[in-house]
Amino acid sequence: MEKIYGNHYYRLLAFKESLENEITRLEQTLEAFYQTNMIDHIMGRLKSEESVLEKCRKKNLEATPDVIVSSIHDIVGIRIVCTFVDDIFKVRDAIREFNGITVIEEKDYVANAKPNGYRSYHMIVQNTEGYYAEIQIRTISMDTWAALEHDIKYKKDINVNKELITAELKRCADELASTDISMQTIRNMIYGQM
Ligand code: 0O2
Repeated sequence: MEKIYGNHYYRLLAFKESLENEITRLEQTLEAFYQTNMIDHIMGRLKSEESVLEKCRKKNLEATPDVIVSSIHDIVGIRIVCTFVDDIFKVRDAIREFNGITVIEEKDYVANAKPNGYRSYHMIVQNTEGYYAEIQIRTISMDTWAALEHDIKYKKDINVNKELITAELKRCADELASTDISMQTIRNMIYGQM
């Protein structure tokens, strides 16, 4: 992996780690303030060489370290998995206030799910050195669904009806979204609006 990023590698790694640390501190602050666990877990990664090369092919980019770090905005990827839907937006609001990063773009696939049922909140951020990161914020059920859908998408040798799987996945996504809202309502009934 060090090869594809050239001399950017260690700075990308440091950026990933600084975001992970900042979000861990946020998790502790939110927990102390609201007296409940809002972030289930955090996961950070640098995009694999294979995935970078695939994106370069798709976007017709020259696969040099300088082109890659300036054109592919999810080299640094952070996933924040929240307990309840409202927590996604509390975390988003806090990230908007982080020092040393600028929010470049936001995509709300929670309010506007993708046609296949994908739900998540995406933020593209940039640090003062010019490096980009994609932060995905989602609930546990959104995360479970995305992992299953991702596996199926990349599994080439499925011998079952693909249309049926697509329809079933969409049905599951909608049911999970409805359950997420019900669970949020129950939490609000117990603790009040947070
Ligand atoms: P991977 O393997 O997770 O890294 P982009 O190509 O990123 O410039 P795009 O596709 O408009 O532009 O970005 P978007 O919609 O914000 O999606 C970026 C990432 O979100 C994807 O990265 C996935 O991680 C996730 N994602 C988006 N749509 C779906 C979906 O339908 N299903 C699942 N499981 N994940 C999704 P990569 O690089 O495509 O994939």
